[in-house]
Amino acid sequence: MEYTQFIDGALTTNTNRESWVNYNPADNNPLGTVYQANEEDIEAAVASSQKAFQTWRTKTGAERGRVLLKTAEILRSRLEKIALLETQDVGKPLSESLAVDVSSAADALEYFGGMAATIHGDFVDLKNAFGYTRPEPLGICAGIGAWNYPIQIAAWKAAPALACGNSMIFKPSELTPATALELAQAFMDAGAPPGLFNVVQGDGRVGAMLTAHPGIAKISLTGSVATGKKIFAGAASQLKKVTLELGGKSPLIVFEDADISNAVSAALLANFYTQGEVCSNGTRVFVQHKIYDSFLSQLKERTEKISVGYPADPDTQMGALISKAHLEKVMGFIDAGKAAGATLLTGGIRPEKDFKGRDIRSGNFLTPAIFTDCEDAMEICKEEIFGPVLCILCFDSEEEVIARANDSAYGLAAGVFTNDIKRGHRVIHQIQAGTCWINNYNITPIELPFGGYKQSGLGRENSLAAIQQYTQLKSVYVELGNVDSPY
Ligand code: TXE
Repeated sequence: MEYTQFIDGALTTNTNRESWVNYNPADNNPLGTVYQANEEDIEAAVASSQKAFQTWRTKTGAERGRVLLKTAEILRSRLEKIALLETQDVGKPLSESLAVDVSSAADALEYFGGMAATIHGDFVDLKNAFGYTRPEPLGICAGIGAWNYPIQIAAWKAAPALACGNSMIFKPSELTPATALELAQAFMDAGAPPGLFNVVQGDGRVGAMLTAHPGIAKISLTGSVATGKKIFAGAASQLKKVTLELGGKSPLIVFEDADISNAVSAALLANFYTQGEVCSNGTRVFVQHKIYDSFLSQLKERTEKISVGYPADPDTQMGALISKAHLEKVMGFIDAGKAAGATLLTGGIRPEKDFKGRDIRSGNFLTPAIFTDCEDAMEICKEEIFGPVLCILCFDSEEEVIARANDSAYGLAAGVFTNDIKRGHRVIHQIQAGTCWINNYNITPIELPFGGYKQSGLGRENSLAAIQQYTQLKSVYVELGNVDSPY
């Protein structure tokens, strides 16, 4: 398989480019060759996106919406194919990519496709005059994706951008080049003008070229805090708009009156979905003293039942980490946790066989890990590990846990489990995080804004809030009388 650029409605055939091999995390066998976009490709993508923008911006919202809705329908009809590509690229269980990744992308296209015709400005009555506002598109927007949710990220960025009348150039992560190309083809098949959604492949150098390009009006990144800061700095010279969806070290707080079984279910969801490679994960699980032992025993028992194995097996519940390098990074955190005095209660080892007895030594597998005897200052409790590593912390009072939960440079997400309705809201209102749950975790409906406080990001994705991120407001004053001039 060859992963090239998708520019002006078709895959490029010029493979005379820097390239590398894309590996399947499940066995580290090659999946194909990825061709890094060069300057010529970027210029071609910008020219084609500019052309598409000129026609797309003149369409009515309803016309744009129809293309988005058709794209969603096409994605759903290609669910099995795209889900398998995602699983091969990312290493996540097929059961997840079938149930979540592709449908979440389609949900975004349906939501913003349905909304496109309703995007409108305001009317303001003035003395002998009136004013109105027009939400106008920005132009070409660049989307830069991470490797954990490739098609979801591409659609979460493309759907609001295109609904608002922009065109988009999308760069997937260099580790997951496949499904953005599927999305690009789906847009074409749905009747989008060529160039409305172009894809360029490559690493951070291509991301930096997009950030610096004067023809691109906005950058939306999903990635690490370090990359977010580079993009923010790179965009500053042209005061380019940015949306940054970055990492986290989010708290999940379980009070003693919580339904323990539900809280354990949420802690598992908050840590082990997609091998723990989820930005909003609740990796600091604070449990109130009185229920600590029973919570922990249920958590351990259910964690040890998670079936780790070949991602493409429909029965697998946890697949392989994205790359050997990332596996080593996660193992490094586990070693650091042990060295700092935390107790590895279960997991955190590289299994030789999967849950069906197959040899999985060649893949990037790791069993789900739980650390106890953690302290807030330990590296494993402060840094984003981005792997299946859960840290349990014990607390006594509400006041104490709020202070400890907020003691982080991040602020992406948070969860609270309690059956006391007043406490649930009271606590969540004091937590410094942009995306919060009471009595659940990691549920991200397209209807709700998603994004972070503090160093976890800027701006919001999804919901009505995303419209502001992809439009600029023009105010128009209309005089109905004479010009009142002192001259
Ligand atoms: O992220 P990067 P990586 C976190 C997680 C993970 C770590 C590193 O902790 O372990 O980040 O992952 C592009 N200008 N998250 O290395 O490097 C890059 O090519 C413009 C959290 O994958 O931030 C890729 O497309 N673009 C996160 C994208 O940025 C640049 C999900 C993200 O890559 C660039 C993924 C530059 N200078 C990782 N440098 C989340 N929020 O969910 C790189 N890129």
